[in-house]
Amino acid sequence: AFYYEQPSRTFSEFLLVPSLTTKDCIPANVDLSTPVTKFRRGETPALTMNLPVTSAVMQAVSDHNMAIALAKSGGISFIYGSQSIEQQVEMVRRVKKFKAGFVLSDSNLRPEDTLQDVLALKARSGHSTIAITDNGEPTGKLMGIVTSRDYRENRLPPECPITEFMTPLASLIFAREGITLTEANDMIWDHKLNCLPIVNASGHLVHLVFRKDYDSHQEYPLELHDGNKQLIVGAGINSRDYKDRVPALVEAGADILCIDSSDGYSEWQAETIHYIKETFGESVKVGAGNVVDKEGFLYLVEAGADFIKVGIGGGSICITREQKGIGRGQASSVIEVAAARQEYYEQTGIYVPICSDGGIVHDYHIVLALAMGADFVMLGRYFARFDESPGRKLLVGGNFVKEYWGEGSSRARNWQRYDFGNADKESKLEFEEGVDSFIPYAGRLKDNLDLSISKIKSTMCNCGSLTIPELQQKAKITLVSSTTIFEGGAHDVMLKEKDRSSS
Ligand code: MZP
Repeated sequence: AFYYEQPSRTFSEFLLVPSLTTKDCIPANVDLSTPVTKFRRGETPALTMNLPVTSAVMQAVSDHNMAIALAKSGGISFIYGSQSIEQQVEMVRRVKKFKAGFVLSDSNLRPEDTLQDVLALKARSGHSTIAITDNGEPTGKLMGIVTSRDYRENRLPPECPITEFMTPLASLIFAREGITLTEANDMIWDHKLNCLPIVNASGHLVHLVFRKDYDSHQEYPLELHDGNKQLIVGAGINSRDYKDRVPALVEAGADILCIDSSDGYSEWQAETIHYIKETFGESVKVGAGNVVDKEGFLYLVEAGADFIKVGIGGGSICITREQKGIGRGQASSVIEVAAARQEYYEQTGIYVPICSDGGIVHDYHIVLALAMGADFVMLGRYFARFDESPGRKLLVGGNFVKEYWGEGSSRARNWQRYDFGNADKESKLEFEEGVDSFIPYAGRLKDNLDLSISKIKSTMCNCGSLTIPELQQKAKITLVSSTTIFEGGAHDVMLKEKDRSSS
């Protein structure tokens, strides 16, 4: 047997040591954009993300609601593949159909139109927010915005002509003369005041809507995009039914695929990648994994994968290490794979992004993963806590919780993720590699993600870094002793709040 000289390590065993923070190194200047797919030196990747976070390929995490919410914030969800092809395709379609803003042209908006007309149009288009401009273009003058809440609460007389119902409503805005939809995007939510200013046709402030007004209605602040761009969405696939699943997902508009397996260092994964690249060429992008070392990384890269997912056994719901004794500390896996990626880049000029998957407990773990060489992370537990995840929200012991179950649990029955080619045993999971659990409910994705991102940016400023590549170059990382870990929490004081558990 081969013995590693060092024990494998987890993120909690490391800390970042500050580098010089220059005056321009402030959170507002930090750029978290990151490549998702491989690219040649000097070229730009086919797919990038604004935030280095993806949501896990799991039933309890990534459906169309999660995908829409995360894509709106700048990340990507991988819609779970442990469902029928038809169901998964439908979820992808729903994300691709979603548009945050929709512009009506004045040719189909007439002064005599009623709310009912707009309602009917909204129902047909499936858009969550309808923005009305005078020329039907994003550059046109904003005349009003109609949101789902207006309809849901039925606060408007349906027969009311459109020109009359606009003015008094909090969720409708008459922009000042000359304000375009694009400019209104900034104006709609005033971050300094943290409220929504409502301006009448002559430009006078008539009302302010505060965040709590929105919160109490479970409604997002209005978010409009610059055109009718579709949201980006990923989809999980397996190495069994890929010849049927992949064409259907591609047809539905999935932007990126990911082979979802607990152990990706296998000939089945290579075959799946070969099929995709031979059938669709480079137009279809596919990530592969999971691997935890250089050998596994190189095998999947040489098979043609567009990004590589790293991590075995570190997931919060995972019991693979207990059940089979297979796995490796997440930090050690990322460090080794990142070094292999760098070597491969130097030799070939091809940069293959890597994703650290599983085991992120604290927000700073994300920074550590990035500093160690990951281009982005994949999170399960983190996202499962939010309103947008598919699991039920329950009241247990006086606390709200969400359900979170592993793909290797008997509840998910994702046998394809764990099997060894015995496809005839469909739907049989011989033993579990994951648990079914509760996790504390945490509210809306956007609020939580905003907070996490602000912590990540702040840590990067401590490290004197404005971008992820800069962080990877400059980060100083120290291994810590168990007493240092103890010293890092509140200690030798009596806490007033009992529960300081955080994400
Ligand atoms: P976490 O963010 O909850 O710690 O980990 C999520 C990751 O755990 C997933 O992206 C996936 O790689 C892995 N996972 C999902 N189901 C299981 C299981 O049932 C699992 N064992 O390990």
